[in-house]
Amino acid sequence: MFKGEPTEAEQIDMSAVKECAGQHPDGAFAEKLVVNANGTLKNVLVRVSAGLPEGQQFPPSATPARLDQKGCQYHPHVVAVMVGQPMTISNSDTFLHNVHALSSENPAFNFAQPTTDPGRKVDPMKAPEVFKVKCDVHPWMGAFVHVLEHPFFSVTGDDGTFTITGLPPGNYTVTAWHESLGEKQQADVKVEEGKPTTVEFSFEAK
Ligand SMILES: [Cu+2]
Repeated sequence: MFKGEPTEAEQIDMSAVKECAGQHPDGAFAEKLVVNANGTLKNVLVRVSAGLPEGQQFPPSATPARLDQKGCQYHPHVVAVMVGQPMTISNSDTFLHNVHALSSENPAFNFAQPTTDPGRKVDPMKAPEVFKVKCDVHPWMGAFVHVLEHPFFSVTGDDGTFTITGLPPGNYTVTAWHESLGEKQQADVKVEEGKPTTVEFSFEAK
């Protein structure tokens, strides 16, 4: 939930780059605060942050995490990937983007994709971290990559909900991260065998 008055979405000025602006006849909007129609927030990364058995290893998904460049924006804006999981970066635009990862704990990448590309693999991530990806051609372009050590995470979409499945019964701390509103935590989230548990987070307007 988003509490407070949502400020009007900030418009991105792409007018200097026709090939970008042309793909947004109704304007393009910044994604650092996206309030959904139902008053919830998009692009919140929700993850289990404590309570998993210590030392337990979780095999990474074999399905690649994907990041696409389209209309001079990243899709999705927030992408989560497990340590060791493959990740591919695609370009749906027919012109140049440069994908530049500002990682510190993970293999950095910085390469150009001059035209449409169905997906280029990057080296698998090695350590939990949140880092930004930017485009050196279009300064407004930005995405966040979350690297996690387990599969118990989810990113909120257009209805603000999240679903984390397969979590064994236990007592957990769940953390919700938003790029401009910070982090919220809920401790003592009890998960029982075979029963769904609901957790709600509220973020206040800044
Ligand atoms: Cu770009």
